Amino acid sequence: MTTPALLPLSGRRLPPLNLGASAFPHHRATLRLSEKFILLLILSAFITLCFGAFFFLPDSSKHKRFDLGLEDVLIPHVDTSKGGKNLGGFLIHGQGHDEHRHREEEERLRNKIRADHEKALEEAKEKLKKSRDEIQAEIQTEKNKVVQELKRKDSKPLPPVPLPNLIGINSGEPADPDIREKRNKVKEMMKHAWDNYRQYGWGHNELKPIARKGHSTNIFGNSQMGATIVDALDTLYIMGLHDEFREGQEWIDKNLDFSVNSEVSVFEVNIRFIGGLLAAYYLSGQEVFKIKAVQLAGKLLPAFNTPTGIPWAMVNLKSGVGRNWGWASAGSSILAEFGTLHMEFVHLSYLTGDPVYYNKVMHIRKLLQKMDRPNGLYPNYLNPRTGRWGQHHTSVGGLGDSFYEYLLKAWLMSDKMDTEARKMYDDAIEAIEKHLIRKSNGGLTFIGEWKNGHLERKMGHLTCFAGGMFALGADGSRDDKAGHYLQLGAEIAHTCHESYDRTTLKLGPEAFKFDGGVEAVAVRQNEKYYILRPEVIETYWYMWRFTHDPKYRQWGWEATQAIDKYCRVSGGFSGVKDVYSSSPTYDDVQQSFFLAETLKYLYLLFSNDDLLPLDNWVFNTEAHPLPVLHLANTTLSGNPAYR
Ligand code: DMJ
Repeated sequence: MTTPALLPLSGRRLPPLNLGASAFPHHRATLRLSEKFILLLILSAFITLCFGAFFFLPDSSKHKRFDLGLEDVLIPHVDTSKGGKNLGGFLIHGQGHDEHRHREEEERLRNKIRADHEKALEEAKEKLKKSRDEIQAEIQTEKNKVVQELKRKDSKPLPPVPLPNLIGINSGEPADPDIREKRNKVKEMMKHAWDNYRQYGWGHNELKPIARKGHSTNIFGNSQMGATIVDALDTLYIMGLHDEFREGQEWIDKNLDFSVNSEVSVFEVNIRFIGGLLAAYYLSGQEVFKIKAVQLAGKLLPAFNTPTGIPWAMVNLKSGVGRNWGWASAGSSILAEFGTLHMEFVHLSYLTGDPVYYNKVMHIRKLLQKMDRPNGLYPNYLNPRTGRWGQHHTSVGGLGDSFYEYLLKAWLMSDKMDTEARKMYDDAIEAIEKHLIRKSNGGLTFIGEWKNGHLERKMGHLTCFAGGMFALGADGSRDDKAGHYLQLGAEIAHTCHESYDRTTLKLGPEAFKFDGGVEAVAVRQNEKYYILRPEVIETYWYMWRFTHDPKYRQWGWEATQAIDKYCRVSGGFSGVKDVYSSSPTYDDVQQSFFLAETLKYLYLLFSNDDLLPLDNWVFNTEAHPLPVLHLANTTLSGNPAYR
């Protein structure tokens, strides 16, 4: 799903008060020396007070405080071997005990207090003697030590776990020379996109191919996190672009740092970064990707600190403070965002042996299961404070899409053991079919949007992914309706192809209508753009894998040519603002998902099926392949989803 990244963000929350050392353990270690000095002075004053009190209070009062009417004396001690009773570190001795020993003990205590006091005063004097520069140097040394320590902890190797069956990491080279040529063309396009990003946008999140400089949106926060590098890695690997893959790996190893004061989208970071890193790890076996994925996941966890456990949409990677998009219904979290974490989080628990990730996503699922659903549909908005739905809008496109996708894929990824997820998927698509799927007058099947009891006869480019989802979920469907769902997938693929075919550029608009005599055509100017999105091609690829109908390769080739003709510029690839115009203007953004998804799906479309077979790999919503976790390999076998 894609969030309207350009919408203004309002309602920024102030960081909660009282964020003491326990809220930020790192800060405990980085207390500045000047603060330490003040503490030292307070401590020394306190010791002086105690010291005075000990000497000047009347003797009996020292004892009475602990007497509790038992006429016993409490002496600090931990040794119980002498018949005393240990009460939290204090031994209770009976009356008539050796007076001499008691005085000795008192004297020892006095000496100790005196010595501690003197030592504290000495230390304070020493500090006062130091110059400002010396103190600053000490602060710096201490800070460096803490940073080193954190780095050491962060890059600790994770406990080894058996790798799942990694089948089908091969060249997938097709025998047919015509198909090979098409595949090579896609690979050449990937090279063009990568090389230009390498040259003009390296380290930035994305590329502006016309301005030839870096680009970013608020989903990635304000730092350079190399989104394109991470998103593109597995595509490079699959295409055999190993030098480029190594360049990316090196950058990640040396530069990808998550301790930045940057507010990012939890969903986008999860699907692009964690998904991308995990896929790169499984494909290449390089530990660095796993380590980075786990580090990053740790930074996302504070987003789940809400009254309901439904995560905030955004989190500051440094402070852990979360909040929601200002435009989302009454402070709500978004279904397609908090509902698209499952695959990656299950893998994180699998790889680390730490159930924390798994528990977070299962908690979301349990909460959703308990809620009433209007007409059996899941609304797009859920308030993380109250646990109540926001506006009753339902969509299989933006704001809803990948939630449904992840229910199906959770089941597939668990080697079909997670039947709870499959049931939720089946229930959801039954309601969707009943309320949202219709046939146009011209016979095109489309998926509309549900808005407060009314069906809007409009379909988004994002919704086109559902053709592939229906085909992928056909096998194992309720009442053995496999044929029905494969057919539904084919109909959606056909409709989405029409949305491309009815434009001047043969590229699909962002949204198209089935209303007032219009069929599969965008009406509003602000819905006529194409931003290098993958969903239609994704559906062609799934349909190809399940049917081998050559029309899907044909349609994929049409899209490849159109992208190359209208979106290619000398500095990379750009989105276009109007697919109905013969002289389109560019939006000047090379989206990271173009390399992660669009080009990957095209490449797979022209490859043999034994490259990443769907029985062994499940693609996350950003097209990052994650292996199926067969029961024998999973450390989560005690969890309900795997029973
Ligand atoms: C991608 O980031 C993912 O496919 C997401 O699920 C939806 N939007 C974009 C591509 O259009």
